Amino acid sequence: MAERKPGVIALFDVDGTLTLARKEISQEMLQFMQNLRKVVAVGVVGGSDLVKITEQLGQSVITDYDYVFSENGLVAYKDGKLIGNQSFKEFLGEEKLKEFINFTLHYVADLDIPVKRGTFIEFRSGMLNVSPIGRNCSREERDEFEQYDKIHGIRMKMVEVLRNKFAHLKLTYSIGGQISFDVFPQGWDKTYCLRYLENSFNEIHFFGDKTYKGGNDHEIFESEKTVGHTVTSPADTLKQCTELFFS
Ligand code: M1P
Repeated sequence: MAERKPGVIALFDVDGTLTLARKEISQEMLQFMQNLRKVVAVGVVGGSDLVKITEQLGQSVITDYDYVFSENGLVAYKDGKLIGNQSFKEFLGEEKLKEFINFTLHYVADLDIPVKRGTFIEFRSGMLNVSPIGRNCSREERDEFEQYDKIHGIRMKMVEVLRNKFAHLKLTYSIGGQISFDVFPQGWDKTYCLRYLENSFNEIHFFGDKTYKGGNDHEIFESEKTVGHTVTSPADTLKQCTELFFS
């Protein structure tokens, strides 16, 4: 680690940036990240919880990177140790949370879509994850829902209804994956993780694929605290990082 450039960190989104959507990281990318760590500090920030990030990036993920931010950094790890854990439940309070969950489940029950499975709401530490088809659908059903949703806008319509109904709760709705959307308080997007970095790094390079307005990488990409890089695939991430850090 002796040749590491001080004050610089490369921070990566997961789905579409380090891996294909909900797929495992390739050996090539894993090796590249290890090599990159010799040059600069490296972190990952995903919307998913740590269980899913571990499925994708490997069992040793929290020690493979300098920082791992799951749930946008609402649950944060540095050098393998937990350094932060925000509670959505405490933020909202039991009553409001129940009202939100009840309404959402009624909405899903009334939805007429081709396939429904189980786990329509996943309760996480810093957010709720809502899936109209249900999180325990198969890989094939997941891909089919994504296509169906592109045509019928099921998630977009649902988000609009929730946004209007619960405007007073000041929540953010983020469609970052294939079958679900995340719900968390305003400001608890991926910029949340920057509070753990801004005192130690004066150059924070962020790489993400959904950097467009409405995408879940947009706020951190646009932040004046980061140098934002839009990538189109894991292969593009490799290419851009090679040019930036190894040439
Ligand atoms: O990382 C992007 C998203 O990945 C998953 O989305 P989906 O299951 O819909 O493909 C979820 O873990 C979601 O929370 C996350 O934002």
